[in-house]
Amino acid sequence: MTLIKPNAAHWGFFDAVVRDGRVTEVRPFAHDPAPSALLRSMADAVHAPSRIDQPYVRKGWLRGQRAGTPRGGDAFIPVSWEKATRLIAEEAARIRAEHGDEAIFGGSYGWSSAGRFHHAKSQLQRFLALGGGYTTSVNAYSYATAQALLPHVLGTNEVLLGKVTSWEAIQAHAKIMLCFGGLAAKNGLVSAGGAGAHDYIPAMRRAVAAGLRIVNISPFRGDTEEDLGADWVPIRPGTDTALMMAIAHELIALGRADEAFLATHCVGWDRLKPSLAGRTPEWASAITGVPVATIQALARDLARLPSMLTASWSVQRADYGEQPYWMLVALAAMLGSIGQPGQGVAFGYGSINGMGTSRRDLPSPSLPATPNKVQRFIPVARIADLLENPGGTLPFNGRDLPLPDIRMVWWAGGNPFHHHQDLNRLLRAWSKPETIVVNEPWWTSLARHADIVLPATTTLERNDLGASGRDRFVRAMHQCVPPQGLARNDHDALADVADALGYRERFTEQRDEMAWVRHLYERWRVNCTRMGWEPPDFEQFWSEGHVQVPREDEPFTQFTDFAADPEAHPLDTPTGKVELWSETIAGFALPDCPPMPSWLPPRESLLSAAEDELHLLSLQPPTRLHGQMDMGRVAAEAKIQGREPITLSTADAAKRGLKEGDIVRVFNARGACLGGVKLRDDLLEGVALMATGAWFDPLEPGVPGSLCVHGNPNVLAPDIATSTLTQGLSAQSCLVRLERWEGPLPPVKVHVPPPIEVE
Ligand SMILES: Nc1nc2c(c(=O)[nH]1)N[C@H]1C(S)=C(S)[C@@H](COP(=O)(O)OP(=O)(O)OC[C@H]3O[C@@H](n4cnc5c(=O)[nH]c(N)nc54)[C@H](O)[C@@H]3O)O[C@H]1N2
Ligand SMILES: Nc1nc2c(c(=O)[nH]1)N[C@H]1C(S)=C(S)[C@@H](COP(=O)(O)OP(=O)(O)OC[C@H]3O[C@@H](n4cnc5c(=O)[nH]c(N)nc54)[C@H](O)[C@@H]3O)O[C@H]1N2
Ligand SMILES: [Mo]
Repeated sequence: MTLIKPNAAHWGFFDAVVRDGRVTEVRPFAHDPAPSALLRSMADAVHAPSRIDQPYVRKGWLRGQRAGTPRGGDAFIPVSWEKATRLIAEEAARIRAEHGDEAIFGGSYGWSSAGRFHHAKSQLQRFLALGGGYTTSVNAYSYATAQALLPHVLGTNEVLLGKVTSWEAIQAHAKIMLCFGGLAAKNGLVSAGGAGAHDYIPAMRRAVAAGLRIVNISPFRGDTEEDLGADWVPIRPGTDTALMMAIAHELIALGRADEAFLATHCVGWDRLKPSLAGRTPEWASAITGVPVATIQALARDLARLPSMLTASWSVQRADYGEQPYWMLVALAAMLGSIGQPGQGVAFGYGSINGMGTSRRDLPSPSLPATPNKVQRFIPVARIADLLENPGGTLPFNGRDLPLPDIRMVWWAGGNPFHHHQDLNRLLRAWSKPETIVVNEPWWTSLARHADIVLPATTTLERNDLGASGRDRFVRAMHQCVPPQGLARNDHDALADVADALGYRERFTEQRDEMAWVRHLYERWRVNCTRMGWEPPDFEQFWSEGHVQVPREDEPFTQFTDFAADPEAHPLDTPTGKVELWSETIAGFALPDCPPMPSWLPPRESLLSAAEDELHLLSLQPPTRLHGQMDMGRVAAEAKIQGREPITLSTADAAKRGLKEGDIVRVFNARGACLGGVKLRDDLLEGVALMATGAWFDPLEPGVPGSLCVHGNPNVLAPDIATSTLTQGLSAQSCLVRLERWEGPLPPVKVHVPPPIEVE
């Protein structure tokens, strides 16, 4: 029998074709103007050999080898759900009693899957909050630096996360768009919660057709689609601030700094302006590699054309990542473009689907957050510091955060062995807790480094709602196939542990899956209705499979009220103005984040590289979402002899005698991995590109420093904070060396289960 069922993933809504209890194919959502090719991997993933078929416990853990023992090298012992539930409940209760609620780390960062009820992290955090609380994390790997910085500068994160100036407005008014880090098409494949409409590429195409000139300022020409006809300004990674400063220098020379706007809408110009005196195009050219004439031409174009300025999120995931973002705001302020129709500055137009594509300002359905009575947290990328330094403190945004002694870690819906930098450091720190619990559908590198592994269903095995605040559609997600193996929904697994601990009813609120889905939909429907738009009732939604949220009537520009009258509509900064100098940050007296935009040379970059070193950028993968779907055919087809591709310029390959298809060992003092060589002649010499997401596969599991045979660049990237203001990640500031791999190729073993022993 063949069934067609609606469902959703972060990379698109789809209809699953189900034959005899198996998903055989998924078909793109009919209303999606540009569906993502990643959908081709979905049927592979649901029935993959790497699915976790039942609960497991690490052998060493069962034998009492807990805190201080390496993880990742042991066999796993299959156990029943009853036993796994009892072990976890007893362990959680013991740790809370002996070490306090703050000894449980439940930050559980990660993208999880699209459905909003079964959102694994939200489920886990609700469960932990109702059980007494937990230490958590704040901000996102995506833009942690900007999230902490921008409120000081603009009083808001709306330019990063919120409703940014729309493509329609840019199309109508801007003539030039400077894109630091480009507008990479691959990044538009996803929206968190589901991409019903991939509006991203069509929106930029329309703007270009209407006369917008796009300037791709990036080491890689491929960061804009060829048909956008963008100008390419190759730049050394980590040097964008210097280029921005030289453009600012030229604007002053041209008499095009908007002194009136700077006086009425900003503070700190009197300090920033003199600091730009020596920031000439010649100075910047030596740092950035951008010719003097190009810098002068960019300044002249900005002086005469209405402009939008943007930087990709990657630009701030680098050493001193605060500086390019702050300086880009300063540049927009100098142009007086902030709040002018279709102009100004915003971040991430090239980073995710839905930035600047229009939908009405309405809420999105989600599981409401449950208050957490433990007040302890870390900035998200400081997980290794937390585990290494119990009882210590961590400077963050002007405070000293106390670091609790973490005895238990619980992760559901994220993967630190994907997302964290310097995995060999993480692996050492990961031996500190007594117990690590992981809920996962697949034997990812995280599940392999856990003590107790709970097999989770995938979205295709349950009912849910798919929705993203950046998308025009809400999706009814219908269960397509029964749970695979003994997998269970995270919610049900947690409800049983809550039961063992005496709070099942508070956790479930006595609703089953469909009652929750209906409840979340109804809450959303009421909220939307209050805001002037009424979605259909649940029955209609569920049978039609989706709801369309109306588009905005008018092109939208941010900060128009502030631009028109800064006294009546001040920003939420201490001065109410754009802070080009921050008294607050000055008060923190930080060695690594001055109180105004400044040029700080990155700790690792081509400026300090040895002759044979390359700057490695670890990009978002075109063939999957982070580590998700790495087992699928789209990722597999792009690999080279099963290894993650590393893209080199033809010049760099020639220097090293390498050709397309060669396998190389990529290494630095932090670690080493294999990669398969790909060549491009539109990549800046000295730069190498490697996507994140190939599952970490150490030659000797559990042994720090072991070669990752698959190609995970996080064995190479540094785990160093951008600054003590923001504590963001600086993954992009990474130097490596290469050598051809001559020996026999070790097999990639990470896509099948780890060793399992039956006791
Ligand atoms: N070097 C380097 N590192 C980076 C970056 C970089 O640019 N360079 N980028 C960073 C960024 S921006 C991000 S956002 C992070 C992403 O890091 P993560 O969000 O942690 O990566 P994912 O692979 O998406 O992890 C989600 C996990 O949830 C699991 N999952 C899916 N559905 C379910 C479910 O229903 N239940 C449960 N329990 N689990 C489920 C998936 O199998 C997957 O393992 O990586 C960061 N790391
Ligand atoms: N297909 C796919 N799309 C995704 C994701 C995914 O995993 N897969 N992940 C999503 C997530 S969670 C996020 S946060 C976003 C991230 O979105 P981004 O951070 O924008 O994505 P990246 O691919 O890391 O970087 C974009 C480009 O920036 C350029 N770049 C890197 N460093 C520098 C620099 O120092 N200067 C300049 N000028 N350019 C530089 C690189 O050439 C790179 O191609 O992507 C989202 N989109
Ligand atoms: Mo991200």
